[in-house]
Amino acid sequence: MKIQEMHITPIAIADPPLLNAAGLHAPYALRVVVELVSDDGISGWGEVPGSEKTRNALEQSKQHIIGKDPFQLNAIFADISTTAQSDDRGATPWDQRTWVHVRSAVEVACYDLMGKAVGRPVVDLLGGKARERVPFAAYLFYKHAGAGGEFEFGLDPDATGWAVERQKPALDVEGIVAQAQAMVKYYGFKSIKLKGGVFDPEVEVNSMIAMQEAFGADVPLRLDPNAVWSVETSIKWGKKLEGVLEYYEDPARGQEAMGQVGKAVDIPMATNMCTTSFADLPGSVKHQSEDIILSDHHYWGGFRASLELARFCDAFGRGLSMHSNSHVGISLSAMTHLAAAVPNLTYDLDTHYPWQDGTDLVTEPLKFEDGAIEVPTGAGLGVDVDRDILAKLNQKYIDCGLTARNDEIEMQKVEPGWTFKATRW
Ligand code: GKR
Ligand code: MG
Repeated sequence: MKIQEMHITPIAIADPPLLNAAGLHAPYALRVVVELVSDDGISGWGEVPGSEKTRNALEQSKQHIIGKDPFQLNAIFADISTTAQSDDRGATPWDQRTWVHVRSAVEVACYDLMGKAVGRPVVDLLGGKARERVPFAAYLFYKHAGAGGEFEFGLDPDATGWAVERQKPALDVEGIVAQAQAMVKYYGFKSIKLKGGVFDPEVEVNSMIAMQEAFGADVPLRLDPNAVWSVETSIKWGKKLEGVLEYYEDPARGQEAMGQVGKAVDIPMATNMCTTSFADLPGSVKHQSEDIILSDHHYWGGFRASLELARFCDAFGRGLSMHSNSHVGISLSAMTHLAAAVPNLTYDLDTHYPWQDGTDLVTEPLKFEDGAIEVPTGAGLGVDVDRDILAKLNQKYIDCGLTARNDEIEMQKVEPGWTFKATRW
């Protein structure tokens, strides 16, 4: 089997005005879709966070992929390494490295090809199922009113309630509890995460306490200020969150600071910001920076790297959860297959999907039932791409004019003069 064609398609998907530590989401989130076509006419798909930088890097990597056998991933990765440059994750809540995305997109598309070639789901190529259903968590955001860009393939507002609810603003404790109730009611999620780092810590901590009162002490809760709290602030408010949170995600910046907070506060610490690559693992052990790592195949460089991370977590006594950014169905399927194959992935996974639901490019979007997704049984990723929708979302990318994610600029449109601060409180 040989890869004959590689198609790189940037897309823009509607995204509501969600707030975070770096500002505000733009009306569209960017993704890049990669299609690898084999000499026997099979298509394999991958999806990663989008930017012109990532698209260019994927274009550069084409020379290492065309003509290769998708089963020979070691050779493909070795060749990509000859072109890949080292890059930095940056200070933003999301990871800005480019070449991990390239590896991830290519690897996922190759696994989709391999699965289709042998007639088995990707999870079977990753060692088989450790679970039949993969549970996800509600992912709440403080937000302004509206649903962002056009949801032209939108959810039926009458059928769901969530389509209406997600348009509402959530700028205080009551708003966030109402958002949680609407999302949990529609999707059946059993755990709840709040994106923090937006308002004064007192508001965010009160939101978590109110959530515990609304849902009961058995519902696992998480708060993620994306590292904009100082060590002192994280400890002060962390003490109030003992007995409230399941885990405390990236309150402070860097491994040393996270280790200090972890020693002072009796809540498991989690990260998708301070330990994000294999090069970070010695520092993680030295500083004991977290108890739980949020894996992400887009950022760790694919499925195999994520399985290696799982081994590390097992050996070093760390839990493993999963991180998410705005995404559609190719990523959702890849996350589900991977999560199904990892024995020690025991936390409900993050997903932004409810914010994108109704704008998917797969012909039969995966369904959440009781907060979980059943692992797809079809060959490869088990999803088919609707090429008309792909073309429409590509046109939206061209029309919207965005070429990279920049939440600070979006925030300045609403609050002139607002600037990102690495430590705000
Ligand atoms: O989409 O605003 C967002 C999130 O803050 C995202 O950028 C982060 O990468 O989901 C994220 C996280 O830190 O968990
Ligand atoms: Mg996080």
